[in-house]
Amino acid sequence: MGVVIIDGTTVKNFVSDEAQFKKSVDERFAALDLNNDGVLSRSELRKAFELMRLIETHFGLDVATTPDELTQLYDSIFDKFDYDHSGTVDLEEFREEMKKIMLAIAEGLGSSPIQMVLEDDGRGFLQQAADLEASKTSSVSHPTPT
Ligand SMILES: [Ca+2]
Repeated sequence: MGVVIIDGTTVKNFVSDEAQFKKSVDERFAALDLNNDGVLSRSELRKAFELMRLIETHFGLDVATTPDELTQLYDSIFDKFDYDHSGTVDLEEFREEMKKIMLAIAEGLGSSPIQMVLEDDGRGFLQQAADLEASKTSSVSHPTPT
């Protein structure tokens, strides 16, 4: 586990690199589609958000929330994703909404960088954003971790 510093620009660059972003989103979608039916169910999407920890960043939940409140929250998120109210989220809907969420996060961050603790698996979305930036500036210099 480590720590990276990201700001709105980092996240925005990640989203605007369309090929890379799509690849990340598609990979994520495939990993979340547990029964491989090509769409995400309510429980699959909920799992996604629990894994990505985007709830905390996007919705500002940093305090303990009751299970009831969480279920309500996840339901409202699902309805946002499920644009055509088909009861499932398809890849297109997932891509669209992830993009919106990431841009909203970028907006929220603005130019004030935040410190982010990296997950062990290294697959977090914001982490990928940070990695992308690191790879682009890698010819310059890497700050030495203290
Ligand atoms: Ca599914």
